[in-house]
Amino acid sequence: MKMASFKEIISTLPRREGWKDSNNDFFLYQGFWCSSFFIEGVMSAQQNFQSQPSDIVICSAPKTGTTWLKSLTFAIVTRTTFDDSTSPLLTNLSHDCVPFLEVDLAQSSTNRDPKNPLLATHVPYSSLPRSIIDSSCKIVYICRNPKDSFVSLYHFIARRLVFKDMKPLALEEAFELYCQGVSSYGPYWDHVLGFWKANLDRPDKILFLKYEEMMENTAVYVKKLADFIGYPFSSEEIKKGLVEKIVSMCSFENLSNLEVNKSGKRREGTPGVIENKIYFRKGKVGDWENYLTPEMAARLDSITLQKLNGSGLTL
Ligand code: PAP
Repeated sequence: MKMASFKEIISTLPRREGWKDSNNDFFLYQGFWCSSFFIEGVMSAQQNFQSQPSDIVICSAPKTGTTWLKSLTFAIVTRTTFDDSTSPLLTNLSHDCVPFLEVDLAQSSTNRDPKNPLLATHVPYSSLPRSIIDSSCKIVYICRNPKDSFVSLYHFIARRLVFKDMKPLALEEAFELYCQGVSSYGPYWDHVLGFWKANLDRPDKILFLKYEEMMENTAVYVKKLADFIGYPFSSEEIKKGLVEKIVSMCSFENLSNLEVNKSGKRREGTPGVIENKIYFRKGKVGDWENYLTPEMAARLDSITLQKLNGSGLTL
């Protein structure tokens, strides 16, 4: 199908005002909200993307730890080529080390570095290209407490708008939309539940990670991640402290202080230009307490309880 037909289909979808990000409305496509730019990319990827068995697909809803998980996974798979003084992660934003399915790979699956098995997406499980679900490739998913995810998303969009000299949405307005499920690739809870259920059905295919648990003991999860994606650490590597080196190279403190992440820009020269530094704000668990009233927090908690009820998952 051609781009023009994608646009026609999108114009028939349910529509809501977005978070004023790039003045884009959201459309409801296959049960999730997104701007038309990303929906076109998803439609195209659904049609064209051919997964390889060696692929490792990093999946997440926005603002749940994507930047961190990309850097950890990239560091794991490239550790025999680079070390913590030569890694491309020291001179590139981790997003630029891992192609993004609905943007970079939407038109073609072959537009990739054959030595890099990683790709990333925010697409919900049930809307992933069929070949990702059917092939023997691995999926790694990260989720995060919805209160922190919301606060992180709010700041990200506000900082983007300020960068473009636009006025951000009020926190309360954005909160209302988020609670209604109207956020990029939302409803957030449906996104998490899709991958959670898929992980229960196919634990060998999908690794389900939580930001908070990874923050508590990153080394344990780095080993788990490496085992799962088929790049286990040898006992020699463990003895040499390689796991700890990767944890510290990919830490918020280290990445956020690199020149590229302080002053670099992504997609420069396009309307989607972004300052790399906005991917690094605080990197803390529980920062929501500084922004949400107790009533707002209670409301999000109650939605979360209700949505996850009976799933066995807590957030
Ligand atoms: P994305 O979905 O647009 O790629 P994502 O990386 O998922 O964004 O989310 C950004 C959050 O991860 C920010 O959280 P905060 O707003 O609560 O601070 C960012 O600070 C945090 N983050 C970025 N890099 C790291 C890291 N290396 N370790 C821990 N957290 C990180």
